Amino acid sequence: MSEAGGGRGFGYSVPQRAPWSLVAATAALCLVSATSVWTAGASPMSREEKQKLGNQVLEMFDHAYGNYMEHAYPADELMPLTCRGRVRGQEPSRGDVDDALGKFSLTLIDSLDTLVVLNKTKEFEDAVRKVLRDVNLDNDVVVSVFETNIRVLGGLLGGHSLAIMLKEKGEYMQWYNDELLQMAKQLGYKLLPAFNTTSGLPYPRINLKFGIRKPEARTGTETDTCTACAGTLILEFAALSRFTGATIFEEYARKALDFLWEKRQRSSNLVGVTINIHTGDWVRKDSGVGAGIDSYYEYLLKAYVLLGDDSFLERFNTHYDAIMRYISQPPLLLDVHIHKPMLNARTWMDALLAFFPGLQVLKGDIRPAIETHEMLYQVIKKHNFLPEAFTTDFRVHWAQHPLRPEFAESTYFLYKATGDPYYLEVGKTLIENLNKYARVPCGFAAMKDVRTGSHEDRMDSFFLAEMFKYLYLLFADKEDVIFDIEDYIFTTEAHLLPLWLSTTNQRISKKNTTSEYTELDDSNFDWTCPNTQILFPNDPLYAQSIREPLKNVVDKSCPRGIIRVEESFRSGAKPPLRARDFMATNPEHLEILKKMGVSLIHLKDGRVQLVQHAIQAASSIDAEDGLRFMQEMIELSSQQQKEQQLPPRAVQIVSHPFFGRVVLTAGPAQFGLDLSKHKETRGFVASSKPYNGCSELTNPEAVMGKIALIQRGQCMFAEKARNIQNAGAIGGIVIDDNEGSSSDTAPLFQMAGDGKDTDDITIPMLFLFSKEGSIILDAIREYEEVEVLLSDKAKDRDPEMENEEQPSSENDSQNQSAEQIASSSQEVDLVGQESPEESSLNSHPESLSPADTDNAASISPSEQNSNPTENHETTSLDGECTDLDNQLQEQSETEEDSNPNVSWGKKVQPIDSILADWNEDIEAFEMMEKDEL
Ligand code: DMJ
Repeated sequence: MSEAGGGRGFGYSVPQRAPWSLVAATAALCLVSATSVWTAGASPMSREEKQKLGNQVLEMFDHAYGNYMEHAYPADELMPLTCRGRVRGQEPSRGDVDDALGKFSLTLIDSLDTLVVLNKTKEFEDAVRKVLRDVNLDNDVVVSVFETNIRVLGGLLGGHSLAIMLKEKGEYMQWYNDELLQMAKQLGYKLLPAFNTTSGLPYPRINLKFGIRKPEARTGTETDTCTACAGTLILEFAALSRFTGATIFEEYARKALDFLWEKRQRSSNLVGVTINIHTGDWVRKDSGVGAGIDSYYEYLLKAYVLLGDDSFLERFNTHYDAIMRYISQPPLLLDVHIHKPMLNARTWMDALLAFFPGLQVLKGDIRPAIETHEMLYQVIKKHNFLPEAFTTDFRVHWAQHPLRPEFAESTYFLYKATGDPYYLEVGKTLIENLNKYARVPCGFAAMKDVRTGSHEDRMDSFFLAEMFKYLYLLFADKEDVIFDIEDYIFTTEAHLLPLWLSTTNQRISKKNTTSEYTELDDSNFDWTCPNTQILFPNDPLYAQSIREPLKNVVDKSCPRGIIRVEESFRSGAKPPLRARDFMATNPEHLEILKKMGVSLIHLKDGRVQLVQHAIQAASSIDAEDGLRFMQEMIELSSQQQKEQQLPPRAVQIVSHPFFGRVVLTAGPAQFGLDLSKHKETRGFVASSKPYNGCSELTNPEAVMGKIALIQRGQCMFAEKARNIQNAGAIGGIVIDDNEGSSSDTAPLFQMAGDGKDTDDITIPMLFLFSKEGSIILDAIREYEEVEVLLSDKAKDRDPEMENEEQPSSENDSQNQSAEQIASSSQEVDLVGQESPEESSLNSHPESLSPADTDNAASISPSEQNSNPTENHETTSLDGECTDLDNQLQEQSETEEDSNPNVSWGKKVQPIDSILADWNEDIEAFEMMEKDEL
């Protein structure tokens, strides 16, 4: 397999149009050919240390899997904070993300082949028996076709693949008679009705019991699906066909892929994020390699590897060429518009794209893989985890992190390709961070907010399916795995399918597929893998030399996407007006706006409102420019609003048996001690009497020197704060009185003052939704003495916390003046000054629900240049970039010094901007979750 071939200066090659069995095996070899070739650079890791880390991964898996089996099974997932199973319908709905849960013991099925990879054969045997005994695939539940395919069908097939491998070895699974495969086939037939569309693209959801058509199905009215949702079926469906001989599955998956290929935007060769399953029209015309599209590309390349069908490689190469031309701006990967691929569609990246460097390794394009991976690692080093979305200048855009495995996946593949021990060190950091920040007594909890370190009651099944496989394999030597991993291909959920399927039941190949790809001129495509055996030994510092210039990319960042657009217009044509450059006082800009069909309305209060009517634009191109301008303006506006908002805070339970491991997301208050800038208050908690804290406390002796718990409702937050402060409390936690409310399902808000001067309140106040609050109340019931830390960011939970003396930082609260508290956020006002009366409505003085008011449909730029960071960006064009974060920080500090009398009450956001912000967050969340997060 490693003989030298003739391809473009690389050592060995995949022969042109080679018999596909050979292709499959050879292409898989692209991943692994360089293991252990590294000879210099980062210090090598000893075998002992690798083993130690491998054992640590095993222990962590036991902690996650053991707690799931003990406290959640047969539920789909573990809720690690409340230590129970998540049963759909019994918990508040989280929207689309719940569509992965089909009451089929999801985590158990998703974990099957991980057990074998981690050498837990006995446990695998037990787990398979449990699946066969307990799992019902005929539930009256509407599930996502995509998630069910990759996690459940893939899980059953991965389990079957390794069950037959073990059986053949002769020791374990001797009783096994293809039962998992039979279940997989049953599930495959249940998914088929989803493909009953004229396009052949599947409906996004299906009822496991009633399919789509029947009225009881409660689904089938959807018109759109994401590209990844329709294009990530071929591996599982083809494997099912080839294992069983039932060709229909592979045929359906191929048909869906053929349709997507047909619909690609012909001039850019890119695909959009969502598509109409009936008409084939692109619904969302933005295009990237992350959420909504990611695994479509992955499956084209891997389908070629598994099935040996050249057409898949041709398609992949066509798309890859477009991705590298338009989306890749090393080290960034930025979404663009499919029709105008030189225009960036957004200024942020999502965490799902972290799989892409791994795919680039499989493709054999190592350099950009190293670059993007390094950029992502810098982001991780800054926030401990990859936030769900982050801006081009590496600020957090969406702060959640549900323990996604994509970065670990790319780290593993880069290590396989380069043999560079640097990637082992990266893996070590991932392990440390997981143990330090995500590990809770009952499993591993997703991060609700990487900035505060707070948790969410969620441990997704992909954490067990993928994370532990990639981390274990990263440190494993060949003999640490009981089978040859190189005989298998990883699905997008890291399930293992044997490469020998390429030679089994091949009769479906190309049947029913279009022949259009034969028209493609593919003479420029690589049919070869770069020979890493040659690449790396010749220059063992190769990977390091690529990483080195990126070492400070996060700290010294310049926004880049915008620069490129302008470069593209330097050739002569006038660049379209960018939202960040817009000045409402510039007549030329107003003229451009008019051409784009955008009208500008001056509101009485000094704000300006923009509204676009595409029909009033001078041409369709102007209308499109106008649309993009409006999108940019909305994004810019919400980004600015975000900067004005107080970030969420953390309540960390530090006493026995939590020792800081459980961190709850808390809403801040616009009065009292500002917990930002590393101030914190630590103390035991006590319930106030009356519990609502609306009058003088009758139990001052109980709350004196403690953090008082108060129930939300019946009076203003500030009044509660004053009552507990007068009773001697050092802090307060307001707990929501709406039973079942949770930061998992409701947007956090800031507690507003009462419209009066709140300078007299000097203790810190935080807000917890009912579910998070009940974790503290339950703890009091069980352990009586419960100590918490109120802060802006959770403190490291190291074992020392168990012995730590109580710090005296709460003294800060007594000395903190209102002047010092004020104004840590940027005054980046898009809307002019407001009166305090207005302000008090803008957050929650008490119990104003975000759903109470409609969202404003228009946006409100200031009269001045709309971009507060314009100077920064202009400078960046000249190459003199300074750190935006530092700049903002500095500005903020200066403002604080020079303007000590500004009170929070006057700096509150207007309700429409808060709602816009919430809506943006919710939209981003829904979009990302929908797009198969
Ligand atoms: C997994 O279910 C799969 O990797 C999928 O392709 C993307 N999202 C999750 C993990 O983040």
